[in-house]
Amino acid sequence: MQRFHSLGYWLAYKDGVYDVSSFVENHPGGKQILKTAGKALESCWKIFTIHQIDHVYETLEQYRIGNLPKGEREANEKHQETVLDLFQYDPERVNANETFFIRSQRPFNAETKPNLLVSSFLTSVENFYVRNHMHVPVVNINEFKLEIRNEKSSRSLSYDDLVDKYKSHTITSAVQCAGNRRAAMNNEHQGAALGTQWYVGAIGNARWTGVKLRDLLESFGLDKEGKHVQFWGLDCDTSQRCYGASIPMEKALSEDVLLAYEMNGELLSSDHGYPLRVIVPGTIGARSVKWVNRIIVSDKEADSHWQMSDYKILPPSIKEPQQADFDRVPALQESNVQSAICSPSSDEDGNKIKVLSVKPNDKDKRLTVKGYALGGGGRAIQNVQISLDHGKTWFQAELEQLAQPHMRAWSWTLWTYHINASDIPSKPFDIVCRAMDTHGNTQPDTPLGIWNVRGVMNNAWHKITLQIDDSFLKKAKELK
Ligand SMILES: Nc1nc2c(c(=O)[nH]1)N[C@H]1C(S)=C(S)[C@@H](COP(=O)(O)O)O[C@H]1N2
Ligand SMILES: [Mo]
Repeated sequence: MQRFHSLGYWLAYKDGVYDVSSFVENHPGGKQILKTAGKALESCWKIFTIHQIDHVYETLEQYRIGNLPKGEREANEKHQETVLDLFQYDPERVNANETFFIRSQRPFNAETKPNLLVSSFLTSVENFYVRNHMHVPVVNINEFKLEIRNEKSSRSLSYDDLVDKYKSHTITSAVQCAGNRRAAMNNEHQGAALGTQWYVGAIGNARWTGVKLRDLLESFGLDKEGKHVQFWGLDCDTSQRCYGASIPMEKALSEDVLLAYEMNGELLSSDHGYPLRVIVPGTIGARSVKWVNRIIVSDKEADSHWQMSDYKILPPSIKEPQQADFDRVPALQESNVQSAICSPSSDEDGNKIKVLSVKPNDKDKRLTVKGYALGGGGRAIQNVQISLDHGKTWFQAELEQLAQPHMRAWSWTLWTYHINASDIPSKPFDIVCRAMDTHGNTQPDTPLGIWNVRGVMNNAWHKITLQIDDSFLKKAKELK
């Protein structure tokens, strides 16, 4: 990193020179950006390919202060070839294009296609969405140590110690990214919701087995020591800044927060946190730290970018994260009540489909609609409803759900509703769903009132537009 004292932070991209001093504090990727100061951006963006989208170029252009001479530009291009490739140990992802809408390769961000979401109550490891902020770290299990500490003392456990010495506990829990359904938050009045443009698939439901965080903290006498429990992962950049997040001590000591080593009865896969990850059920995915190797009990929250300057609901007056005073906004913890329609759907990216052509079932001439619902914070789903007239009248869907203890409903609910073909208009029509939890919380009708520039926690009614297939209409006419 190079600091140009009186000038601030400059960097180069292609033929441009940019002064990004005023952007540094609010870069969505935190201080990472400083690594490029005095250098060419290409090398960094080659690793963090998530930047290669239009709004980033547009943002950067606002900071252009001049142009590079031709020779310098060629030197830049040479330099990029020698950068350390942090992603070289990312796993091979077989059939990823069939399973996911891939939002970025490096870091790997991929959401499950909607029809696969509702194809089974438990999401298989292969079908489970992946949300990585950096590379996947390589772990030698024989050397792996879990460090547990507070300000005064530090202990560590081997993987075998953890698995053998503590009782195992299994829960069924959904994990959902707070950015799920962000794409639908983009709004012509309020502006873009910045970040990965997830449709409805940044969610999955699995069985997690591991050690209760509470047992671990108690065994070290750390359960009465601090206000927050911080989790840090092994995915660290070249300056040793690692992914980290924290949860309040009260949640950490609750029944079902896990240090999980198994997902659906198998060892964790590398994309989902092998060998060890945190599962904070009922809470946004960002707090379920993968590849966790440090647990810190503290009076302070984790000071990571993702706890401090992201995963917060900024006020609607903030149109660019650069303008935000993140310290005044609390870090998100519990998720809110959510539901989405997953079938009918197509293999095409849901964000791009305007009208989906559908055919009623051959057998019973009904159109079957399926989706998921999830109450946040352990609140159970009491109903899911469908409307074909934008919310004037509603029909009750059938629910598939687990019996779960009070306020520990961590699993999602799957739901089904059958529409009689005779009730389906021949013109394109909208279908919306909404869920209600057992506390009467329900979803807002549009994302307008909950818009925020980081596009988190969108739980507005999910709407898709359907057009009944021509061949069906023709057949129906012939029968008349
Ligand atoms: N170490 C680490 N943990 C992490 C992340 C990460 O990038 N690094 N991403 C978080 C986010 S934002 C989400 S939504 C979930 C995604 O978990 P999954 O990839 O297993 O679906 O992991 C969380 N834990
Ligand atoms: Mo996330």
